Amino acid sequence: MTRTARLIGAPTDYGANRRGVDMGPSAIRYAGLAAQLAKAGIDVEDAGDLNVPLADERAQDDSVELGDGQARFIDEVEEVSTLLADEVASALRDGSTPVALGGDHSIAIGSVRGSARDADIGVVWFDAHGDFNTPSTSPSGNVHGMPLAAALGIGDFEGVEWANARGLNPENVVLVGLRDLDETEKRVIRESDVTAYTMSDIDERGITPVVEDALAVAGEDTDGVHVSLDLDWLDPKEAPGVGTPVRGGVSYREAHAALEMVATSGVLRSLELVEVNPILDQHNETAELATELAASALGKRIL
Ligand code: Z70
Ligand code: MN
Ligand code: MN
Ligand code: MN
Repeated sequence: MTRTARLIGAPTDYGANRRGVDMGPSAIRYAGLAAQLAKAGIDVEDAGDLNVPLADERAQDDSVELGDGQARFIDEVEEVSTLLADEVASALRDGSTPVALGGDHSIAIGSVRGSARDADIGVVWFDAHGDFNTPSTSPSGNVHGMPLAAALGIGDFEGVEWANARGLNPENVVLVGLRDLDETEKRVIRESDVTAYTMSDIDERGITPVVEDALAVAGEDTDGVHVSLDLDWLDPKEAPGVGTPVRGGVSYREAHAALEMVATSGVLRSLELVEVNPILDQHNETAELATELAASALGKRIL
């Protein structure tokens, strides 16, 4: 059966402190995502972009309390997350595979919640960062550093209905490629039941066994896996167009190998591509890379 991918643009920068990431969906479409997928034998539907007003028009009092901490633009993040969760859930109900295009990584609150609405899911999170801060632990107040904690209902996010992915079990959440964590964030990750693979694990064991383990852990006793790809997972030499580049990331080939394994595992339920910032990019190459990796994850075969 051929897979139908439904593209859903979420042009936000509310969760980041860099303008430009809100142009990610345009950059990724311009890089030819639909054509790439079609060429790979995947049917494509485009749901267009969610309605996301410019942050500049919302900027009065952008830092809002949540629990004991502060989170910038949290009301706007809630609005977008709610819209995106509905779109992701309805794509799945229609039998399509949602592909959310960010936008900063705060959109994952919506995509994970939507993917988990009618199913037990796991999550594989390819990222340099842990995205495990809460409003109380965050050094920046930027919600793109918080979406996993939000989905899991950790700390200030406990009981925050719109943010929590009901039924998402931390034992089915796996982070891959970590290399830039805040001190408190490290402690919260260690104390949680998620599985975390750092760049050191990839260096020691190689990308293939690490991703194989990640997919097995995320997929165990679930109906499928949400794959969240932050383009800053890759080395900045491969993906310069991101807001928070961190040296020492995975290579072009390691990234392709990982996402090809996502396809062959057969567990992919929903996908997202985030943190592409065309203003910081070189000739849209990061957006192009995002389209290639999406094609790999959705089942493109070389031969
Ligand atoms: C830092 C924070 C971050 C990107 C997440 C950085 C967070 N840990 N940056 N994704 N691109 O502010 O919470
Ligand atoms: Mn991230
Ligand atoms: Mn990141
Ligand atoms: Mn379970």
